[in-house]
Amino acid sequence: MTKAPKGLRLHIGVFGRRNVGKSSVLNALVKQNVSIVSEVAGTTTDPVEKVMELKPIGPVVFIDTAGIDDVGSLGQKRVEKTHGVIDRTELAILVTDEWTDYERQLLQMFDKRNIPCVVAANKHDLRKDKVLERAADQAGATFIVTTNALAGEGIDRLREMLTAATPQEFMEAAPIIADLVKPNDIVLLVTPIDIEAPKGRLKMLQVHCMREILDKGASAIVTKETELPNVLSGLVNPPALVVCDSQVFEKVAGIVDETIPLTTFSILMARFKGDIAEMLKGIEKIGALVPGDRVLIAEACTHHPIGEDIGRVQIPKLLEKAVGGKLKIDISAGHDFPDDLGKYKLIVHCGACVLNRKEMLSRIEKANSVNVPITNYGLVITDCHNLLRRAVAPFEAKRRQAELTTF
Ligand SMILES: Nc1nc2c(ncn2[C@@H]2O[C@H](COP(=O)(O)OP(=O)(O)OP(=O)(O)O)[C@@H](O)[C@H]2O)c(=O)[nH]1
Ligand code: SF4
Ligand SMILES: [Mg+2]
Repeated sequence: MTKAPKGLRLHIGVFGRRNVGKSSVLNALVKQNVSIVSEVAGTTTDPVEKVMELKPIGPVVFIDTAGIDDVGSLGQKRVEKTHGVIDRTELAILVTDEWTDYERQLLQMFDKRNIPCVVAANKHDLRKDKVLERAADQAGATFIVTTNALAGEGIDRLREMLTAATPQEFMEAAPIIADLVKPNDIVLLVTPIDIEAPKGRLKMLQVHCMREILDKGASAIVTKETELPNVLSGLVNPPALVVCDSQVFEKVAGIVDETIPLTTFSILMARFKGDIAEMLKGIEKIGALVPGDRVLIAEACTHHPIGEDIGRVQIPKLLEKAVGGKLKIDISAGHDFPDDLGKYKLIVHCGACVLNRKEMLSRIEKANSVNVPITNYGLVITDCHNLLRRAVAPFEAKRRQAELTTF
């Protein structure tokens, strides 16, 4: 199986009331017992994830959830987690055995958030009519399939419907770097091998970039910043693009000639996973910060902080220098993203390589809804070194070119 990073997989969430057969439907779909099934309502407590290749869609991650109708204080916490899964869901399966207000509300929520939904009218063996399917149809469901998860009936049809409902943009995944590269170009990827570099391998993002460059008929040269001058002087023609890690951008910008397009992996990610225009607006708000303001540093993975950690040490240092005093810095990690964003004057997000685009866009939307500016590590680092214009120039050139070809 190909090892696509989780952030690049289509996230398919399985939702519904307790005991309707959500876990049974998931197990039947993946043909494995990945989620515990029992007749006791409330069996699934924490979200259960299963990554797989789902033909013809490609790499997906199924997420089984706790019932949306769970009760009590613990139940409430589970329902909150289920809502957290909705934030990263790109395609929903709504499992039901009876059409109630819960189904109606879920369907409306998916519709409002533009999440395509397939209704699995389950436990067909216990129903003798099509009342449930008709109710789903009348409520506006586009994709409805009748299933008996125990016997595996309707599961092939469910798979077909998932394919039909998959958002078009996932089928035509946006490139990270390919649109900035032409055949025969040489692209230099500069990465420091420091304490933060993963042991014995390169970061997934770097590997992903290399693959796109090769697919484009171009070539990638990977080097550390210390060898960069040698590599540059050995090239007959200058590279078409240089991409480096944010923490060495200042150094690399001093080595690479100003005429050569240069950016960072983190800014490539800001564009790929989020909305770079929105994140550039966030950058403009750094000037409005004053000492004592509260800033959220949001990291999408939960690695242990090491050395001069970018999120916990470097970014706060740069911001406090720009502001001229101490800031109140909060850190969020993993899928936990605070609900009370209103108290922050700025959110600085990491490249979000382990999040899918949907979750990153949900975070941007959440920040927008309470008027809190949000930006990205790479943009902050380059801005604080007065090099932002240079780092976003390759995208500006691309945007101008796109505008020209539209007319
Ligand atoms: N007769 C029948 N029983 C089913 C079907 N699908 C699931 N069940 C049974 O319904 C019960 C609940 O199934 P689960 O898959 O655990 O349901 P769930 O929605 O994941 O439940 P929670 O995790 O508790 O919210 C189990 O006893 C299953 O065997 C079906 O299609 N027909
Ligand atoms: S902190 Fe963010 S950018 Fe860095 S590896 Fe984790 S998800 Fe990727
Ligand atoms: Mg379950």
